[in-house]
Amino acid sequence: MQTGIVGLPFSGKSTLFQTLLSNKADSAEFKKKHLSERGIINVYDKRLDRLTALFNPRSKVHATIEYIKVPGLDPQNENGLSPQFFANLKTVDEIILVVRGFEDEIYPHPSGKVDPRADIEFALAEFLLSDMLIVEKRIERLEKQLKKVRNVTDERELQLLLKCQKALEEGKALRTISFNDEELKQLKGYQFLSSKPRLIVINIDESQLSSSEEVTEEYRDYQAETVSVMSLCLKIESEIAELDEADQEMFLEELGISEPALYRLVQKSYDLLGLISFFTVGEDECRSWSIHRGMNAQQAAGVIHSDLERGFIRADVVSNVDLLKQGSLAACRSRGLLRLEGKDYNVKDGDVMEIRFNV
Ligand SMILES: Nc1nc2c(ncn2[C@@H]2O[C@H](COP(=O)(O)OP(=O)(O)OP(=O)(O)O)[C@@H](O)[C@H]2O)c(=O)[nH]1
Ligand SMILES: [Mg+2]
Repeated sequence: MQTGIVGLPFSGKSTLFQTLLSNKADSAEFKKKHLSERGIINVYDKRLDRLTALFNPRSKVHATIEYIKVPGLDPQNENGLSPQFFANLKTVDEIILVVRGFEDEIYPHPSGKVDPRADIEFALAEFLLSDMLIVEKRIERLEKQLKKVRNVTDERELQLLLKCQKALEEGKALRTISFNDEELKQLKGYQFLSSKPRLIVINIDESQLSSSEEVTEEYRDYQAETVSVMSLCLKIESEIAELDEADQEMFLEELGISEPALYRLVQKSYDLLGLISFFTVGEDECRSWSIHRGMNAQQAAGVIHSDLERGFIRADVVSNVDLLKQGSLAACRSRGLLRLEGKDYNVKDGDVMEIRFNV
């Protein structure tokens, strides 16, 4: 699963990327961070921290997410955005759009004025346009083909693309249009930008720090189309990330916040990807695993190891809340909170599981 970071020049893409990388999963790679345009990042999860405190295991392993920086969203490009930009963006599963809200004379805004709404409109219009061009080209080819030989498959695809075209011409993101399962499957191959989950991040000025909620509220009208909007000050976030743990706590307290806003960003992007976490616990290792929302216990077991999926018998399941409250698996068992679930059990976010299997 990949999340692409885009934004106009001097919007804060690199600041976001570097700050995210300070929580890089593979710390040996850390030194190379300035060379890299992609990085695998630990997903912050307080629940995992609490479970780790309870079990005191030899190792703690986070679920991870891959972020890549996709440069090239620049309204000043005379020939429009490059095909390479769109080609790179097509392969990501989710888009984070960093939008500049801060003033800084040394780094002038490319259009000369800080105007988040204008930048959002520009980016969203480019995404729609890119989809529209793909749709048009494909429709043209299908119509040509159908003139030669009629066939049901092409006919059906044409109908679907006409439906997309109509929506796009009305300025609607494909994400806001309802499609049935078969249509969705067919659409996947096109990797349309306006059908991907998108998170708009307004990079606010330090002076707006205490009114970040109000700023987010100003852009509420984008919520339906783009799925999510949040505002944070990346400059402050990057300063927080540079501190060691004790100083971090003090700084957060001074700012009057309980955790870095960056954590929320990571959680939100995780959420938008349709991912949830379950945990495995023990003295050896406490670990969070990512699965797609809706996966059953057997499929989730397969994320740990294919043997566990193949030889799946049952799963012992307890919510992390109950486990943390009771203090041990034995206590959960004796109070009937640890349940034995079969392969069809729909795994919930925050479940702690132990898989029984036989191969
Ligand atoms: N005042 C202020 N400055 C910021 C903030 N976020 C980023 N900057 C500064 O703005 C400048 C541009 O930020 P970058 O993260 O390099 O932006 P970018 O989008 O990667 O820019 P390009 O790669 O050049 O397109 C840097 O000097 C940052 O330190 C912020 O929230 N407030
Ligand atoms: Mg940069």
